Amino acid sequence: MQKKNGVILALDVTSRADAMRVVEAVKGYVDAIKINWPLILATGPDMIREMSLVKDVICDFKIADIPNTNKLIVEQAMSRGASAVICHGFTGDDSVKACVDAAKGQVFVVTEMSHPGGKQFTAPVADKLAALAKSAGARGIVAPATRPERIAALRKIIGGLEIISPGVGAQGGKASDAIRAGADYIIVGRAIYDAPDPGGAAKALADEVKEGV
Ligand code: O7E
Repeated sequence: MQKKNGVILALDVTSRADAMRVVEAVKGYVDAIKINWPLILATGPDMIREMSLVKDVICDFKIADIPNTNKLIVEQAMSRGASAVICHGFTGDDSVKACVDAAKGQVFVVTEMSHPGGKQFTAPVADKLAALAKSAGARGIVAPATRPERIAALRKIIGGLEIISPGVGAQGGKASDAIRAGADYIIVGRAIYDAPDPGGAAKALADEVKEGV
């Protein structure tokens, strides 16, 4: 994934037709497509390969298992054309390391989650999760656009690692605030795929990211 627009599309639609329609409209304004369980369960794992022919794909399976199972999941994702994967860090350094090894470093580790419940269990340990991402050799972390001050705090812990940031739009966060706080990319789903004009919505977000820099 090369940074051009600073926007990652969260493609949480549940049909192939919707996926194709949205991707066709936004592909000039996003740098990667994040695929999560809703689309995979609805259309099957070959969707990873299909999307990877259009854009870099980040497989967001929020992998959270023992090292061997993590490795097997990551291998399946990468062999279908994923460019990166997302894992949880609460499983410990050996489990995260297994993902990093299997993905050759192309791993983002979830820290503090963006929704209100993210404050309950993930926020208190987010600094440790960010430090773990760094020590395990991950590419970056996932940090909340709904709390830009936390992006800034986590940035201090990870140094030059990348920050990808969900929570813009439907969850109330603002793209420019997240970027100014230190995010490299925003992750956006509903504000793009539910918009009457997904292409226009994605372009407006890419413009806001540029202005926020
Ligand atoms: O709110 P939306 O529609 O813009 O979608 C946000 C996407 O980001 C959705 O796929 C959700 O699963 C994901 N996400 C969060 O919303 N909050 C988090 O804390 C973490 C993620 C996430 O994607 O984690 C991996 C990047």
